Amino acid sequence: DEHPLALPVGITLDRFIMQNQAAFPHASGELSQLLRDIALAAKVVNREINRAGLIDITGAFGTANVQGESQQKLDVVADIRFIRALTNGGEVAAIVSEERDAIIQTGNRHAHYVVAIDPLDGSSNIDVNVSIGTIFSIYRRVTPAGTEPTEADFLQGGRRQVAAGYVLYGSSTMLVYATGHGVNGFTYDHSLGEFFLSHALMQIPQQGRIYSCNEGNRRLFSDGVQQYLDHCHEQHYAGRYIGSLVGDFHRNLLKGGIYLYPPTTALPLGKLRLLYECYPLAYLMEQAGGQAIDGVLDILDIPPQSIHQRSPLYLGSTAMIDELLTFFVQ
Ligand code: AHM
Ligand code: MG
Repeated sequence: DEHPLALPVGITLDRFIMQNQAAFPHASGELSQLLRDIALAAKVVNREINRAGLIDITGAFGTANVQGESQQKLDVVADIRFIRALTNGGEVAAIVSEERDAIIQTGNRHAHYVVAIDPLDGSSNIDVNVSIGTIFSIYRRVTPAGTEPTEADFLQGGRRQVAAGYVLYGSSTMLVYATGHGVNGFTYDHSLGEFFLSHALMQIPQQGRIYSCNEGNRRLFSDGVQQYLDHCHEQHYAGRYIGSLVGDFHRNLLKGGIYLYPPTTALPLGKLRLLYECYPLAYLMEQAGGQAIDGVLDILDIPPQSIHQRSPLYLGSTAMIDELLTFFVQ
């Protein structure tokens, strides 16, 4: 059966967004415009990243972000670019960014959407020319249009996302997103300045042979996780870990695999952030036919409590997550 939104590979992102909107006659076009604004910011950030080595824009900025982690200059650049694009685009009333402690009010009080974003994830890879990414999550606000958005607009829960996606700045730059009707990937053509549909309706293989985990932390993991890692070794699964969540996610999505960021004794909720790392990737993973859990709950069912809260994250091929779970129940 042809998917209602199936479109030929090779069409531009703009056209794809336009045709999707046409498939929903009541759509106002605001979400479409918002997605275009994200794509525009992605192009700008992509340009900055590509120039980074040349114009010496990288390097520690000398400040720490709200979580006390060291911040690279490009993180700041990406943060500014995305906030500017979302503010000027007019469709976003407020933003939560990994780089900022508090909600950012865009001043677009009549806008209907809010966005949670990690503008440039994988910061330890920026200086070493390894893939990095942007992760975003979009909600329709719950506070009335015309008023100032509040944290409640962001603390709706993963199942209330209306769209989510990521940009991977890798050997090619890709934008991958879903609006609830499957996951589509677009590859950037630098010479034309356009994203083209290259991966339509992506589905993760049910079984994979890749596991992605920072095994340097192994002794800090629970017995169950350690035993699962032993199992991966016994099965001779390939260990693949970039340390850039978007890159590790994207590879496993295409090839099949499992990504693990378990709790450690030092970080009992793991490292990753629920709103702008775990929720959006879980949303994509479920739509691609995979699973995303925190060890107990589906990631999308975790009740949100604060905008920068952390969560353990295990996601990937269904059979591999099922297998992982057998090591937790003992
Ligand atoms: P960041 O937001 O500071 O870049 O941290 C998130 C990154 C993820 O991209 C990656 O999966 C993880 O941190 C790697 O952490 P670790 O170095 O502990 O393995
Ligand atoms: Mg991050």
